[in-house]
Amino acid sequence: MNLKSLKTYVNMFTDENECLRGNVCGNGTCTNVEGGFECSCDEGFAPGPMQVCEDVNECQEMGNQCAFRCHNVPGSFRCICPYGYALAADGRHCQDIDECQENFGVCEGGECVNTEGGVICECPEGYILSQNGMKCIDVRQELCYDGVRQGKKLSLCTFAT
Ligand SMILES: [Ca+2]
Ligand SMILES: [Ca+2]
Repeated sequence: MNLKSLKTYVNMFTDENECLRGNVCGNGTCTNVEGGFECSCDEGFAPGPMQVCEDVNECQEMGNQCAFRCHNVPGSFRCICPYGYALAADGRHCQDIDECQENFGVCEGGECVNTEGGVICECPEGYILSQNGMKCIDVRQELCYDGVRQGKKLSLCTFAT
């Protein structure tokens, strides 16, 4: 028996298999080595001071990952967009949501105008914008009914007669 095989032979009895202690690597795979253990970390994780695989904070460590805001999550990260914007296919940039296309019936009674980061409802004359700005309310009707009731003939009410 040479020295190397003797060493291996001794280690078989002295080396503890730390991998059997439980989840010593965290988010990784444990490999027992002579006198210790090694962790092969899952994607998005890196060995910390105790060898344990810890989440990589991509938002801090990898610079500007996102066009707007970065949100670190275990094993990965997510980009977040401001209100009125949706995440682009690349997962990093933000693109305006075309509310006129996406919300059926938005700006009822008026005209929907998509804007960068928002939406505007343009109401025709005689209509007022609802409180949430997403609908045009016909105020002529009420006016005309009142007008008719009071025996007045309002020029703008011709549509109702
Ligand atoms: Ca992460
Ligand atoms: Ca928009």
